[in-house]
Amino acid sequence: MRTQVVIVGGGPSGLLLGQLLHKHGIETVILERKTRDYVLARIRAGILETGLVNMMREAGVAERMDRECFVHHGTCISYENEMFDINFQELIGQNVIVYGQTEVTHDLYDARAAVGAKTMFEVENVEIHDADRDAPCVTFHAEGSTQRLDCDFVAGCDGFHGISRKTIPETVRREYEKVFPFGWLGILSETPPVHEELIYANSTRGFALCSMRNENLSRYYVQCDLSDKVGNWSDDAFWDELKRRLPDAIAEKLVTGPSIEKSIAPLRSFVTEPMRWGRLFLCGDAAHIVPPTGAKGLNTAASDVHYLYEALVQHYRDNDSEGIERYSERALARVWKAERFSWSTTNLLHRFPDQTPFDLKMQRAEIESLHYNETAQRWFAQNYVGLPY
Ligand code: RFL
Ligand code: PHB
Repeated sequence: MRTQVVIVGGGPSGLLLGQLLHKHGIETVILERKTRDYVLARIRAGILETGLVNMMREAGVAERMDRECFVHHGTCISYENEMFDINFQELIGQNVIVYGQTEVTHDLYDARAAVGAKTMFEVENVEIHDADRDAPCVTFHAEGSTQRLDCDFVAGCDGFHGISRKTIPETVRREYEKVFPFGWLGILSETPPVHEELIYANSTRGFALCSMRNENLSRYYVQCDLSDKVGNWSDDAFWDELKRRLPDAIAEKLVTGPSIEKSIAPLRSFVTEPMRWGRLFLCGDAAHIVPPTGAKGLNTAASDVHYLYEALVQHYRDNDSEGIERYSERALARVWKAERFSWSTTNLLHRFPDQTPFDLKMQRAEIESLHYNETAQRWFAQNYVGLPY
């Protein structure tokens, strides 16, 4: 078998890249380790930046998103009983939308099937060969046999635990990592959101987040210990803890109900450099992870897709390799800015086990400066809605 671009991983990065390349007549095959249903059952991101929204439109997959999404003009931050709004619309004339990653992925799978582009599921033992030569290929096990796909390029869109990153030799690869000493316990419940905007809450008991998917589907998180297990948390225990971390006026309004999903995610900052090795490109979580506090993971994956898609179109259409040569540098310049925002919002809003009384005073002073200083709010707003590509 032969194709132009093999995409390893059928998450949002791989699917969006595939759809955009298809628009330009570039053929792709997506190799996905899991089943479509498994990928679609993962509950992840909820906030989309304008850059990602525009790419969904460019890929021709925005119809349902434009119809069903919720536009958010700002976000709220609380500390104990204080709460303030950072109004993106007033500060910088931009906004974000609420539309779940599950829905984005769903729409992209439907669009891919509609154009007849090839996706192979339950593919095992994917290996990338000769990425540093002129003629790479990918071997894998699927449908009962070992298969081989020859190609021009490989896009490693296989997430943090994928194989693409590890294909780059250790002598070339440099990794930067910070593991935070806590996780987020999240639940999804068929209840109306407690507030019209998201609330990021700093409290003496730890961080909490009130998010949503639609008018009767809420997503809530509380900071928890890394050693914690989902089984330790009954729904009642979760709701009680969440209420304790929110301002009284919000806690009183909270509508509780049975959880329909409950999971714990560890928090990590991670970047690998470079993001290109010969004809292999890393894209999305395969190359970098952010703690979810700034809602940047999926959105940063989308900016990688933007640079990679432009580079490949430039190569095939204009016979110009400038975009390919500069992919890693361009993508990483934006990645590090998203890393900084995610790291700083995580530091601002969480309780750390080793925080001294002085550290707590500094954290409080920083939140108050965000509360009362318009320049600080503008910086936050620009980063939250997404820096330009
Ligand atoms: P994914 O989504 O991990 O997809 C990778 C795909 O590759 C497959 N795969 C393989 N396929 C073939 N062979 C192999 N060897 C393979 N190994 C893996 C996997 O099965 C999978 O289908 O990476 P991608 O596409 O780069 O997308 C990244 C996003 O999923 C991620 O950044 C976001 O979900 C992060 N994130 C958030 N991002 C935001 O922008 N806004 C948010 O509000 C937000 N909230 C979140 C989040 C992530 C969370 N968790 C659970 C980590 C909230 C949470 C709780
Ligand atoms: C979510 O809705 O899952 C969500 C929203 C904002 C974040 C992280 C997660 O910063």
